[in-house]
Amino acid sequence: MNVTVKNEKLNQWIREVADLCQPDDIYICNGSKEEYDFMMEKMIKSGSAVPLKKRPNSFHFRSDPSDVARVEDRTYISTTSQDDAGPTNNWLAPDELKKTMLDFYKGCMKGRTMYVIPFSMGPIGSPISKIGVEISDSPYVVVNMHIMTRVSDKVMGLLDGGADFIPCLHSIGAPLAEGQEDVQWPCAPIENKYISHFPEDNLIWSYGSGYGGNALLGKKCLALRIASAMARREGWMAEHMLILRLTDPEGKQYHIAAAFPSACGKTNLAMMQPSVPGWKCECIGDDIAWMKTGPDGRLYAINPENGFFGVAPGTSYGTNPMAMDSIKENVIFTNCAVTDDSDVWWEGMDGDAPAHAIDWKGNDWTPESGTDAAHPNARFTAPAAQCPVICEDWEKPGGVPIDIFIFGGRRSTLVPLVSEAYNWDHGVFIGATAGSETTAANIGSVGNFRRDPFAMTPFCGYNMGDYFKHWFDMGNKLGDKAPRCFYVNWFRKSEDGKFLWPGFSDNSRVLKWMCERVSGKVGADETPIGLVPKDGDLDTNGLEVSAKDMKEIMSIDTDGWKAEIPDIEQHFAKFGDRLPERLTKQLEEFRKRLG
Ligand code: SAT
Ligand code: MN
Repeated sequence: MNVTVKNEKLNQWIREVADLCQPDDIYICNGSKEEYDFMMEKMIKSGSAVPLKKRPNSFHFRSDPSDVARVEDRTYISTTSQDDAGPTNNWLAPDELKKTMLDFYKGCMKGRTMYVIPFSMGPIGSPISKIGVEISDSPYVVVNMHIMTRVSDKVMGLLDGGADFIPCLHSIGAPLAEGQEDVQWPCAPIENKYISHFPEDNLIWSYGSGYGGNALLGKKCLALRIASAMARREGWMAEHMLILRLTDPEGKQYHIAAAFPSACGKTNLAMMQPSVPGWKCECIGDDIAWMKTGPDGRLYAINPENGFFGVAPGTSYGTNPMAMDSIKENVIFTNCAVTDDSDVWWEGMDGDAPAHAIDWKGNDWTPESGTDAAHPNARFTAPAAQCPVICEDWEKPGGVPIDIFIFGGRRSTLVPLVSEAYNWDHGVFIGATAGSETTAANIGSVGNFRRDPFAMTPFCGYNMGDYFKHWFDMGNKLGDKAPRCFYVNWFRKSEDGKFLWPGFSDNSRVLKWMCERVSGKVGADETPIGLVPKDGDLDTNGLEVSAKDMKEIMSIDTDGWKAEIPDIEQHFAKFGDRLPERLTKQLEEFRKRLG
């Protein structure tokens, strides 16, 4: 071990894990540039990292084809009573799950180094931040954690001073026997992967996967699943939301937090450059918001992360120029294609496809291959500070005051471009019934409709019925200072299958309407599903959408909505007596409005 650890709980945990996992070596990380360079050097030598000549200090990795996304089927919320995990989570009893996993962990780091990564979620020292320590046998995890979280000596300093931490144990589950040669992306077979959370003791155990949210445990595991359970106990909120600041032409600022499922454009919206003249958008976070009430009774949000783990395919100067400018250097790419001139490429990038590349599986690829050059869930890991429109207050310890909540998902039919909730309770209803067509961010089928309340289905660390109740409790606490709630759908399609709305920078038109609602500048029309823009209030100046398409995007198909009711009833029935009365009441009112 390279450092003496003064925090007794940490010291003891390191010893226990080392005894169990039997690594060859233990290394305590300090987050320095030297450490990052050293790890990359090691991975270049072993052949797992490929340096990219076109992007300074940037590297490409290829994962095992079986290990390309989160594994929701293998993700567990392990509480004493199954009821506390609720109907949306996989559950195993803590004793049983720990016993199974302990068997897997036995000797699992043989032939490898065990890295101890002290990190802060949120600015170091912010009253909203939390400290975690990840133990991992993956050097790829170490370098990604350097970017995605705050790994630093300062965190170790706080720990030395006795600060508490959330233990996050991770192993790729691929020990090496004496003399055994390593593979490029070691991991365990799918049936041996476990992404386990023990919210009753603030503990995370992950085994068998090296990819994204399965392995970078500060992100979905700590900042959402464990944090959501802590937030409920402590009276705050941990949400799957981007955070942005919109400034109107008079200089008035609005802060928006928006919840969409994985791979539905959160990163694009967070960095959007408005097409409406005079409006400015700045990014605070693209995936997670931690929110607490401030001294003035309003809700303040911080981004607990330090980087972006963004979906690469589809990202271009057309769709997200600010992301493209964030990934010019100091970036880790995973599962993209690599071009002959040593750059990355993916489907949807600007310009022509390369005549030849090496695809994400390491095979020769040409446009004629008929396969994806980049995996649909290929990712870039980039420091948030590199985003040209990162807000100057993105690391403000007290956070920014939220004015607007947006919920949504991918719906090719039915759901109009935008609507506003009548009040907080209705807002919780539209959040709780949100649904989306599934994406490649999870291993499983793509394009199936599922209800994904508040985009939290895969990330809520407790019974979602109780989670709905927590939203009502927060509303009681916030009273008339509560953010206003809206629902959007950028993905509605025409009958011939074309997207009706251009999206991206034109989404600013929708955000502008929301701000004008908040400031009382515009009214709204009442419909069964909520309040919608009055004719002429949605700024369509210079927008290239026909009047007919505009009408279709905003149309409300009452019969179609009536047909949703049985599905919403079934969805609510899953929560049994944990479903708050107030949601049942909202469903009743919705039914009445539909007539
Ligand atoms: O792999 S992650 O869970 O971090 C990405 C996502 O699904 O949003
Ligand atoms: Mn996400």
